[in-house]
This record gives sequence, structure tokens and C-alpha cells, in this order.
Amino acid sequence: MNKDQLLYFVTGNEHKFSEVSELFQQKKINYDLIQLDINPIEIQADTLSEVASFKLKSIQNQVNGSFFVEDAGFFVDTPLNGFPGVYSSYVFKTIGNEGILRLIKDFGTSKAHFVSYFALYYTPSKKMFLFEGRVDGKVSSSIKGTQGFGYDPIFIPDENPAKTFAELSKKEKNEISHRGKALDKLIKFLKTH
Ligand code: ITT
Repeated sequence: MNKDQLLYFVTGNEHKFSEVSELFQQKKINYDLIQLDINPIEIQADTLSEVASFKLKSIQNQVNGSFFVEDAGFFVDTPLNGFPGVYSSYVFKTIGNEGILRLIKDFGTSKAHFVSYFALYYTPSKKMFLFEGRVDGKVSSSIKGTQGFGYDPIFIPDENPAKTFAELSKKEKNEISHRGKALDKLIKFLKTH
């Protein structure tokens, strides 16, 4: 692998970019990661992998070099049967964490997970590759913590059941998160291709 190759992460979300760059630095990967805030097309589909793949293809002609996008979602399995899932962004903007807590307040237990899909367009092989990560846990009974973003203050991961994602440092979240796990796979790919 050549040193100082450029790799673009197309996202408008600064928090995502900062989590991803932290992991890139930690794993000592020989790429310069650059944030590109252009607007890919986000389709409404049933799965995040379809959304991520379409997002990638919609901007393929606009980026000169290898690049990736990510699509993530928050799924409340019990009692909301996976809602908000592919609607995570819209639901966060409309009812937010308070709204989710209100929806589930009469249920004693909850189960939830995050999923992340990275879609990479890799110029040496001119192909697209997908990497998935998932973290399981539950919904907190109240909003806790100030770090992270989105649904982090109401998600308690099974791997660290005393804290919400928003009470963890970026490094601690990356070690167990959906994004951290998917990114590990992407980084392994880059190191071996
Ligand atoms: P892009 O520009 O990369 O598309 P986005 O903010 O639109 O950024 P997504 O569509 O992938 O991101 O994510 C949908 C929503 O899910 C996002 O707006 C957050 O509210 C939530 N979300 C995603 N990852 C999260 C995480 O790690 N922690 C908490 N909430 C998260």
C-alpha cells in the first residue's frame, strides 16, 4: 500500500466523521481521510444496505478516487418492532429521544440495536464493497450523558450496561459500537488490498 493515499468519507455528519477519523488514527492506517460534504441521494428503502449502496452509486461520478459513505440506524426491537430503523434520521429530527421514551414508557423491558453499513468504492478494483456492524442493548429509562450524538443518550449497550453511549468516550464507544465494528472490517480490507 502506498503512503499518503487519499480516501474520502462522504458525510454531512461531523460526529460520524470524528468517530471514524479517531479509529483511522488509532489503527495507523496509511490513508489521509478527507471529509466530503456533498449530497448523495438518500432513497427510502427497507434496508440500510440498500440505502448505503444507492448513496454510493449516486455520487460515483463526482469523486475522484476511493471513497465511502455510511448509513446507520437505531432499531427498538421491543416494544417497537424495529422502529425507527430506516427512518432514524427523520424520527430523530421530529420526536427525538424524548419522543422515543414517551412511546415506550408503559413497557417494562426494552431491546434495541444499532446497525451500520459502510459502502466503499475502491478504485484499484473499480468495485463496491459493503461492511456491516451491529451492537445490541436496550433503551435507557431516561436521557443520560452529553457525548456522542443522535440516540446515544438513550442507548445502553449490553457490553457496558452501566452507561449509555453518551456517557462513553469516543474511544470507548468505538470499541463496541456498530460503526466501530463495521469500520474494523473496512480497515482490515484496506490493509490487505
Ligand atoms: P450522513 O450525511 O452520513 O448520511 P446522517 O446524519 O444523515 O449522516 P444516517 O442517515 O446514517 O446519518 O443516520 C440516521 C440517524 O441515526 C442519525 O441522524 C442519528 O440520529 C442516528 N444515528 C446514527 N448513528 C448513530 C450513533 O452512532 N449514535 C446515535 N445515533 C446515531
